Parts: sequence; C-alpha cells; structure tokens
Amino acid sequence: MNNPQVKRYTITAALPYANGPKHIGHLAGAYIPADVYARYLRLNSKDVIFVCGSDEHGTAIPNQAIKENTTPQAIIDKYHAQMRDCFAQIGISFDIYHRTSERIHHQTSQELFLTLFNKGLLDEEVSDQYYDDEAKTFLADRFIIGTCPKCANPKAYGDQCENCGTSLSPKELINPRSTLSGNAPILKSTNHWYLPLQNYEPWLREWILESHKNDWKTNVYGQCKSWIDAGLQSRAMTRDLDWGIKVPLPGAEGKVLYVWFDAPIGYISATRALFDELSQGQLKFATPQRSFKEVKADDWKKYWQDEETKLVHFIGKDNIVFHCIIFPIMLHASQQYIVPQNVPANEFMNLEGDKMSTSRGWSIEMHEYIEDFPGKSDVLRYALLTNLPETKDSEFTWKDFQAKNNNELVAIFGNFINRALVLTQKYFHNKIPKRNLLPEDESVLISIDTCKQSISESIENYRFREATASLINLARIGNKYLAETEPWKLAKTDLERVGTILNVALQIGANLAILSEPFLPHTAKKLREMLSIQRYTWADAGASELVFEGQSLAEPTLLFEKIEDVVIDAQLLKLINKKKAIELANTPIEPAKPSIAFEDFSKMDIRIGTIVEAETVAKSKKLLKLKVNIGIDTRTVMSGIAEHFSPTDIINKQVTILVNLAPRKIMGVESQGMILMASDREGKLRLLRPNEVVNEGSIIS
Ligand code: B3M
Ligand code: ZN
Repeated sequence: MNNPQVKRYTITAALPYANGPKHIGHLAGAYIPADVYARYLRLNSKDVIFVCGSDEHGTAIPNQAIKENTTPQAIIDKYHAQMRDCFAQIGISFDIYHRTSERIHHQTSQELFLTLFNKGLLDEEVSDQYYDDEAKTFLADRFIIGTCPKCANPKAYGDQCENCGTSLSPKELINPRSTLSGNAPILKSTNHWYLPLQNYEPWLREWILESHKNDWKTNVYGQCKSWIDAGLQSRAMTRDLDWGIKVPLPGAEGKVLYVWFDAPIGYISATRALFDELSQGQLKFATPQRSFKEVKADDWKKYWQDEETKLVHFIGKDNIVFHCIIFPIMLHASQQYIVPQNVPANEFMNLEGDKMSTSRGWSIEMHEYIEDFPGKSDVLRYALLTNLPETKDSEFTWKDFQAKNNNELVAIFGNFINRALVLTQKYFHNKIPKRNLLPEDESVLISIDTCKQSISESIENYRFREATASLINLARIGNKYLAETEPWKLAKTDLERVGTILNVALQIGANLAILSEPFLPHTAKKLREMLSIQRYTWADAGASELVFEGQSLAEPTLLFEKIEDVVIDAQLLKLINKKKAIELANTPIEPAKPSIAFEDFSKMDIRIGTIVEAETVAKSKKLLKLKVNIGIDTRTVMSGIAEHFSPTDIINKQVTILVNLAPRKIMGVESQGMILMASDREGKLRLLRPNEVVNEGSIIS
C-alpha cells in the first residue's frame, strides 16, 4: 500500500451468476474480504473503486430457466435484484453493482474480442462438439452433465465439477448426457475462435511465477504454477448458443462469446457504467461510496489503463484460472489494459461438516439469513471474518456463530462499550470527563496505536482473519482495563479517578468506532453516533485523544444482543429439513409397472374391513397382530406397520384389505390377508380408508 507508484485502486469481487440465490460461503469467499479491503482504503482517503455485478450469461441461466419453467430474462431479473438487495443489506459497499446484460457490457466485450481478433490473436478452428439431436442444439458447458473424471460426482457440468472444483471440458465427462433432453449427445462439427493460452506461457512465467512469487497467496500461486507447468492449451472463446453476447464477426450467426470471456470484462464495463452515470448525474446501478469530483465519462480508463492503478480481484478458489491466467492474457494481449497486482482467492467454507451447496439444500442463503436475523448483518460479517477460508477450507457451524456473538461481540465488544457509556451517564451526566493520566492509563492508550498498526498491516496483506482478531483484541484490552480499575467501586471515594478511567475507556471506544468500520460497518456507525464522532478517517485512529473533555454523548443503546439456544436449534433443524425436502423433490417417483389384463386385476378380492383388535407382537418391532371384521368373518392379519402406527391409532378404524391372499404363517401365527397402505416418497405409510363408514365386506372394484 505504501508503494509510491500506486495512485488508485480498482477492487473487483467475482460477478455471481444470476441463476439462483447466493450463500454465506460466497460472502466468505469473495465479498466480505473485498468489502473490508475497499472500506479500509476509503478510510485511508485512497482513490478506490469497488465494482461488481451479476453474471447473466452462460448456460447456467437458460438451464435454470428450464428448471423454473420460465425465460432466461425472467431468471436474471429475479436473481439480479435479489443479489443486489442482499449485498446492500449485508453492507457490501460496491460503488456499482452492474449487470452483464447491459448494452455497455455487450459493447465492451465485443470491442475486446475484435481487438484480439484484429491483432490476429484468435485462431478459428473447426472441431467436433457435443450436440443434442433431439433439441437440435450444441451442448456447451452446463447444457451437458456427466460423471467427473476426478471425483466421480455424477452431476459434473461440462465446464466444471462443483463438487471438487475442477475445471473441465465436455469431452472429459464420463457418460455425458444432455440437460435438455437427457439423451446421450452425438458429435457434430462446428467452428469456433480460440485463444492460444500456450503462446503466453513465457509471459505468465515471468509475470506470475517470477514477479509474484512472494506477494501472492500460496494457494493461488500454487494453482497457477501447476496450470502453467501442466502445459497450457488453446481455449475456445465462443459457443454455439443463443443466450449471450453475439460474436461480432460476419458469418458467426448463432454464436456467442464464451461466458468466461465476457464475465470478467464485466468489471471493466461496470467501471465504464459507473463513470457514465457519475458524469451524467444519473445513477442507475451506481451507489458511489465516496465523493467523485468533476467526473468525466472517460475517467474509467484511469482505473483500467494506467500502470499506477492497483487492480485486485477478490474471488473463490474455483475461479483462479480465469482471473490469473485467461483474463490476464486477454488484458495483456490487447495491449490496452493493466493486469491484476493481486488475486487473493479464498478456499471454500463448509457448513456443519459438509460442503456448502445450494442445489443440495445444504446452505445458508444470504436472503435466508437476512430474513431470520434482521438487523444482524454485522454478526454474520464477524462470524465469517473470524473464520475465513484464507489458507485452507474452513467451516461454519451455528454453534460457533452463537459463540462468536455471545462470547465476543456481546461479552467483549458490546459489554465494554456499554459499561463505559452507562457509567459516564451515571456519574458525569453523559459528558466526557476530565482526565489526569497515570502511567497505567498511558500504557493502555499506547496499545490503541499498536492495535491499529497490526490491523492495517494484516489488511494490507489480505489477512482479514488476523485483522479481525486484532480489532476484537482492542475491545478486549478496554474490557480488561475496566475490570481491573473497577471505576464503579471507586465512585464513592475518588470520582476524579473515575473520570480519568472513563475518559480513557471512551478513547478506546472512539478508536473502535473508526477501526471497526471496515469489518462491522453498521456497528461502527451506531458507535460513532453514540460517541458523537464527526471526523473519522483511518489517520485519526490510533490517537490517545479522539474525543474531548466536556463533549456530550448520545443515549447509549446496546450494540449486540445475546442469541439464545432455541434460535440456533431452529436454524439447525431448518437446515436439515431443507436438505431433506430437496432430496425428496429429487427422488424419482417409481415408474409405472407393465400393464395387466382386467382378468388379472379382478382375481383380487379387496374389501373394506374394520380393525376390531390390535396388539403388538412380542420380539417384533415391525408387526402388529390385528383382528379385522371383513363382514364374511373376523380374521387375523399380521401387518408390518408397527413402526408407523400404535394399536390405539388404528383400533376401530376401517381399512382396505386384500382378503384372498394365500394365508401365510408369520411368527407362528397364520395371517389371512393384507392391509393396503399408501407409501409416500419418504416411505411414510398411510391407511387407505373409505371417506365415510361403509358396511364391512364392501367390495373394492
Ligand atoms: N459467475 C462463476 C462463479 O460465480 C462466475 C464468476 C465470474 S467472475 C468474472 O463462480
Ligand atoms: Zn469432481
């Protein structure tokens, strides 16, 4: 950050596919760290833009439209709005949240494609591609599924396996099937434009493997190195699809740009849109987080074309190859754009012992959290920040979430602030008291700056977990200081000393109001209001006197509240039920049996009977011994329903019974018939009963 050549920052966070809700694992992967970084830079008065938007192309979108029985346009409209609103609620401070379906994005993408094409950097090649002969369409990327060659996941996509994160091509899939018809695909020849990645190997080796050896995260560097060492290959940058950005060449009808060609260009078009909107004073997608003075539409260029701009991409690990290899090659080859200085990708966050996955129902979606925990987005931010998958996969559990809230936010941060404010209200009429510092006070005040320095250093090195730990440590120091000095005990004997202690505590509180802003923006705002802090920049923090004697404070309110066990238990149950419901919805209904002749059916003698006795059977968990009056006689039936019904549930109930089933001895008792049941997809049994009482022996036909 102190690199004198850095004049401005362009911060990007991966453009989420607008094909469904996004979960807290996505937040932990890219959006929360990116937001902390961007907020930190803004507080440091840096020239920074933070851009993102919805990724609205690719086969993921029409695929979802088929699932939801609607149009791709309806899908992107729905999920774009949902994601935009969720990010805003969680306090992700984008300067713009754009969409790749916008015209300016189509233009920017086509321009870059043509730039590369006109430089002769794209090779046109004809090859055989998978084709669905029934749907009459080529099967790009996610229109094809099959078994992953790496992890055997049977539902891997043609571009990527979501289970193991491996990037794939359709032909690598074992047993490929079309998602459109379910059929096995055939091969058909088609032409496409390829980017020969291998031509850039020397440049990549120099740029990543040499110059970023020490400043890129080891997980990122390692992935890049193994890609480069494995030998790069040509990659098609176009697809046979009708959903996407048209390939801007004559004779390319029916072809669109590959989604991974256009999506990262979305960062550039979002920046263009930001400066267009700012210069016209009409904000549509932009929500600028700082003041931009005398803006011209062309200013976007500085953020993408000037070597003194530091470009940083925040992403999850499954996007590394695109952001470190393919997109940088596109940028570099165009000779128009800068390349990223860092790509601090995170690993994955698991959930309660299993991989997080929206499709399997094992996830906490952003909107679910917001609905269930209104006004508590900082708690989620904190729970994620303290548990970011920065160097390896991490795990979110509801118990840990509760502990982070109750034991850290409430018991340390909130408790400290509350004590300082309530005591000031009680003894000093809500005015900051005068101070007369003792050496022990001085040493506490010095630790404020030490904490600030370590927070800064951690953030600048993309170690956000560590930064969060240093932040809470400052609150811990404050809490400990009050516990040791016990001002509530001194009030009777030495009010002047109490004044000094509270003054010192309030200085720590005021520093927390600034230093917590990148991490807990809603809390920081509340705290600034309570302490009546007007000026707040990172440069102000660290000072031992931020608020002054005689200043009035606002009414104290609680920053955090305890989360009870019942709330956590309900979330665990919700998670399990959601997964079950999805499993159930995905369980196919048993196919119909082959047809039979009416004579076969009429051989069965099915009647209504009344259960007149029911008892459990010793040594059997499954059986009930029933006496059923079938009009003709009252007979014994051994029925395997004890796990579903107790004798009292069914006594005196009318049921349907197959009466001419050959008698059979079951546990020494002769069973003379079979009670008919409906078994649902979960295997739960229900009695088949007439809708009103009928004579025993009534015939079913
Ligand atoms: N939409 C894939 C993903 O959400 C993709 C990221 C694009 S970033 C330019 O993982
Ligand atoms: Zn896999």
